[in-house]
Order: sequence, then structure tokens, then C-alpha cells
Amino acid sequence: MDIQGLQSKLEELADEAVGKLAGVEQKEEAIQVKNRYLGRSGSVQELMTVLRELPNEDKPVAGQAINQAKQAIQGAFDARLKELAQRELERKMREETLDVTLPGRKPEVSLGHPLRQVENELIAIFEEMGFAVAEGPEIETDYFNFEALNFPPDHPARDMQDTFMLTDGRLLRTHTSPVQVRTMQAYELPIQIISPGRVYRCDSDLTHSPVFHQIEGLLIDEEVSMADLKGTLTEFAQRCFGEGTQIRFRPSYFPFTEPSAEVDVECIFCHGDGCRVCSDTGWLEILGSGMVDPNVFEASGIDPERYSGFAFGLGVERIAMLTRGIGDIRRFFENDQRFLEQF
Ligand code: 2U9
Repeated sequence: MDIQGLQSKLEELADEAVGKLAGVEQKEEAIQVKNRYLGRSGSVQELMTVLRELPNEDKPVAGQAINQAKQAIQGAFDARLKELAQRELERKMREETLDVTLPGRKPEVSLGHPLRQVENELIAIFEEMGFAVAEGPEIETDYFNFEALNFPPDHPARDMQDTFMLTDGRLLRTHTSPVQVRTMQAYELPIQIISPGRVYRCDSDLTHSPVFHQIEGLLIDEEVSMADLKGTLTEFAQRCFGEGTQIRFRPSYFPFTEPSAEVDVECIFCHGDGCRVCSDTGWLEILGSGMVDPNVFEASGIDPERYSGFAFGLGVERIAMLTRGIGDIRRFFENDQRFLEQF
């Protein structure tokens, strides 16, 4: 091939490459095309062998022609890459714009778990009535959970059937009364406390859960009488279920109180007429209560001749089921959003 042949071949290749580069749509494609012409074994590079065979006087012109062709292809390549980058930027700006004028999504604000709502309401009522909140451990010793509370050694509640025992002899508290014992022993009298919290019993059906929540109350002072107990719980019922709510006391038995009484409120559904919820009695049992047993005082080093006190206990789930119309205690613990968002 002579110098003319080389020149026209180079022009042809450059035109061809520039044309192809103008048509590519992807960066990778452009690189491929460029390499096909300018790469180590590309078409332009191949013509270097022709250059070497030319007479010396033609070599400078040939070299210039090769450089021109290379520059033309490189220039077309650079320009195309720039165009593609610009196009990509424009596409992104078009497709990825945010419409800042769109209305935002309303955040869903939770009012809390229904059990926590009820617990907080009950705590607020007792606090307004002068009770302070006391808390304590959920893993307890036999002493604080049973012995100090006058449970006889053979009491059925001490059985593994009712109590979750740990392998080291400790247990999951079956009521929050141990908190009251701890507080009674740690503080000067008089005291007026409630102990809300989680308790555990090996029991499970529609109305019993192996973990549930109690609020227990304890008031100790000189000259506390059953009248104080009745007055306090009557006032509680007014504040919890509404002014004028009737309550009644039925004799009962607990190891830690003597005398003991269960407290019923007038049925909140039928107001005493009788319905399915109150099994046609007109009454709903909501509280256990009593005067602190002298044995309980003695076990904690308190003189029962000088001090007396009353105590009561209620199940938070029971109040929540009654006031929210919930028929199965397990609903509280399933975390089903459809259930929870109703409250
Ligand atoms: C001390 C002395 C006495 C706490 C009391 C009850 C009655 C009671 C039940 C209600 C429903 C448990 O959740 S429930 O099953 N509780 O009936 N609890 S008197 O008496 C005490 C506590 C501490 C030192």
C-alpha cells in the first residue's frame, strides 16, 4: 500500500468510527467501538505495519495522517461520552424528582397498649388518693412471696402446679405482695403504697394467662380499721366506674388478710338488672381485700398491737376485659395490630 492508499484507508476508518460512535447509546458500547479502532490490535494500529514499509520520505506524512485519524476517533469518543453522561443526568433529574408539594403521610400515633392504658388510669386514680408507687423484682424468694405473707408450708399456691419455680429454689412472683413486704420492711411507718406489676402463675384459659398484671394496695398506720378499707375502695369504685357506682363486700379468705373480703361492683353493663356478663347476678367481682393479718406484721417485725392496715389487690386484665369488652385474655399478648389499633 502506498501513501495515498494509506491516507484514504485512514480517512475511511476514521469516518466509519466517528459514524459508529455517533450511534452508540451506552458508554460500554462506545468503549468497545473505540478499542476496535484504536486498541492495540485495532484497525488503525494495524496500519502501523504499512507505515513501516513506506519509503522514508513518506513516513512523516503518514505518521501525521495516522495521528489525525486517532485524534478524530478519540475526539468523537470523548464527545459521545459527554453527551451520554449529560443525557443520563437529564433522565435522572426528570425521573427522580420529588414533588415536595405532595401531602405527607400522617404518622400513626399509638395511645399505648390497652393494658398499659388501663394500668396507667388505675395508677392515676390511686395516686390522686394518696398512694405512692412501689416496685420490686419479678424473680423472688419463697420468703418474700409466701413465708412472710403467712402462707402455710402446705398451701396449694406453693405447689409447682401454680408457681413457676426456678432451679435454684427461687420463683417467679405469683403476686406483687412481696413488693409490699419489702417496702414495709425498708421504710418507716406509716406507709400508703400500691405495687403495680407483672406476676406469673401456671394457669391458662380464656380468663387466665401465665403472665398477667396486678395492682395491690397497702396502707399501714395506727388505728386503721375496716371502715377505712371500705371507704377507700368505695371511693376507688366511684373514680374508676363512675359516680354513684354501688359496691358490696363478700366475706372471703386469703392467708395474708383477716378478715378478708371480695369486692363486687354493680354490673357496668346491666347496672344490676342481670345480664350474660354478670351471670344474671347484677354484680362483677373486681377486687380482693382485707385487714393485714397480725402474723404478716409479726413476720416483718411490726407490732400488731400498735399498727393495723388494710390491703387489696386487683387484676389489670380483668378490669381491661370488662371496661373494653374483651372476651379472651390472650388478645392482650398476641400483638395483633388489628386488635391493638382499636384502642
Ligand atoms: C401485704 C399484706 C396483704 C394483698 C391482697 C388481694 C387481697 C387479692 C387478688 C385480686 C385479683 C389477686 O390478681 S388477683 O388474682 N388479690 O384478692 N391481694 S389482699 O394483700 C396484702 C399484700 C401485702 C404485706
